[in-house]
Amino acid sequence: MLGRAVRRRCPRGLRRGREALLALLALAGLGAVLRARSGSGTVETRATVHPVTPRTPRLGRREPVLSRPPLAANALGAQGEAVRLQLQGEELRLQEESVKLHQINIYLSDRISLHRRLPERWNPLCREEKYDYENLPKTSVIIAFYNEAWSTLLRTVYSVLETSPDILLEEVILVDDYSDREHLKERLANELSRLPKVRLIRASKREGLVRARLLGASVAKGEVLTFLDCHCECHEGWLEPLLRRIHEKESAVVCPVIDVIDWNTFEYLGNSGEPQIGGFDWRLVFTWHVVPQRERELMRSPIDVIRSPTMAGGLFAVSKRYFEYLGSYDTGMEVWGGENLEFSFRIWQCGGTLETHPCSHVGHVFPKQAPYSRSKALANSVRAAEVWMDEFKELYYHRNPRARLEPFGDVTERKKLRTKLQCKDFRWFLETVYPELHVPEDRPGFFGMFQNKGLRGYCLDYNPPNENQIDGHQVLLYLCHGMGQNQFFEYTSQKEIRYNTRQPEACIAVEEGKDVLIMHLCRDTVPENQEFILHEDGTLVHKQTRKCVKATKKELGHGFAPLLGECTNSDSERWFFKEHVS
Ligand code: LR7
Ligand code: MN
Repeated sequence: MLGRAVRRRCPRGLRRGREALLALLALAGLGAVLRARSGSGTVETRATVHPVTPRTPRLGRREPVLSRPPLAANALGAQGEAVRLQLQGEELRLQEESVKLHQINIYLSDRISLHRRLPERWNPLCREEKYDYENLPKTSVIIAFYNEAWSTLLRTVYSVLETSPDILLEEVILVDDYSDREHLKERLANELSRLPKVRLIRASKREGLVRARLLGASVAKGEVLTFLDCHCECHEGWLEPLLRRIHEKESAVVCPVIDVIDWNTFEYLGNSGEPQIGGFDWRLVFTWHVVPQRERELMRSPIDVIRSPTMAGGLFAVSKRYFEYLGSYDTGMEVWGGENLEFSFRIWQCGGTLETHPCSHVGHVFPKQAPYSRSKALANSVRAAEVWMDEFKELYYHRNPRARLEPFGDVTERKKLRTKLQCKDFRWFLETVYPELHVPEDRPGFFGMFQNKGLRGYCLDYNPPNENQIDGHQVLLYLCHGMGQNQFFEYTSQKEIRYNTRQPEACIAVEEGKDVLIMHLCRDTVPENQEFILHEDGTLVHKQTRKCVKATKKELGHGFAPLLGECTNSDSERWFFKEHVS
């Protein structure tokens, strides 16, 4: 028997309501024992059945393609709450094995209903929205997959069918990107053939997500294309806002809010607060941002669309006609990565808008780590940079010198497309769409590795232990590696030493009374303790304290660090920038 511990997040009132409902059902003699439907490895669940969320017809809502089968209230993760199985021995081994293979706890996913409900995680105002269903465009939902686990894939499909109004859903197109797992062959085809509106097409070689999606788009009949990843769950009402916005403005590409589904507990972690928008850093890594004030002022209500410089990539809706007009995707991109920024730049520069709709929520399982090789991402990003970033691509190459050497194929056709559509330049994009992004100056001789003269071969190095919190840690010295990233610094005309490969950017600071160099977040007006004077002979002086930055052996432990000290005119106080060589 499975031992299980389910942490339920159930408000008291609701629990009492549920108990009352249970009692009622029992009284009416409706108690039943059933076999819960589930993924591979069906689990027997004995419980009294009652709908977790009673289906009360709501005005203005439309029936979904499929209605959700009843679900035992004590079914695992039945409402999107976290589940932690208490396992031992063989069962524990199987769970670990599933995590190794998929980087997602598929052992648990297989035991959670494919028809589970999700907690309400949208702004309550969204519930009041009314839609003119007859006049909204229909959509084809396109889901490309490569070696996905059975239960996460099927839960995605059921979730679409069980949340999308029948009248709005043309079809669901699954594109198998040449998977080699047994369960995705006959068995999947059989399973899907029983579902309404679902089609399965298969690539005859590994295409990568870009061409796999395009394969789906090429057979789509809907007026709107809606792309999803193959491990998603849709929140109630997710589709209508996307379609309405595109109906209103054909050149709007609209993303849902992406809620997190925990890879280990399958908890649905969304919130009804203000969603975040997309950006990027100068390594061309996608980043999340809070909505800037200038944008908030343009919103007519908290549930108005929010314009976003970039998208995460997997989840969005676009008019099929407009997608084709824009040049769909760059088919020279392989496997994974880069296409999201490329498409984002293209949308904005060529006259469209990229938006997030706060009322559309879709959950996505973020795996523990990448389950397959993503080495093509570099070449894909270079293609994006080469076609869309004009001279600003140099800022990227400075920070990722390996990118400059990466073979990226031929982009002539994409450049032609840019000319044909008379797209705006990247400067316009930066100034108009993403003014929050600091544009580095990268003055010759003032960026790259910051090397010490006395301690030969050592460079400033900053390696924050946590990607999500960039500030607060000490800057150290390590052997120069020439690969940019943690050893990339820029000395600006504002006299800051910026660590500007990531977002938010950090600047070297000295806290009062201390001699270590610590990263603080950069500010628009440079605080005094973040100002450094780099003299012509390489001496680096902290302006506020007038002390020199010196390469010093660390007192505790091994290694070296830059420390403030009295100036002694020694080589260990001299620093010079070197552009990275790869
Ligand atoms: O070779 C492949 N063939 C495929 O069909 C590789 C992938 N795929 C499929 C895959 O099965 C999945 O359905 O393509 C989809 C995306 O791949 P994931 O889920 O491995 O990617 P991801 O979720 O880690 O990555 C995000 O960035 C990618 C950049 O190329 C894509 O744009 C993904 O769609 C995108 N996912 C999201 O935006 C969901 C939210 C993540 C965030 C932030
Ligand atoms: Mn994904």
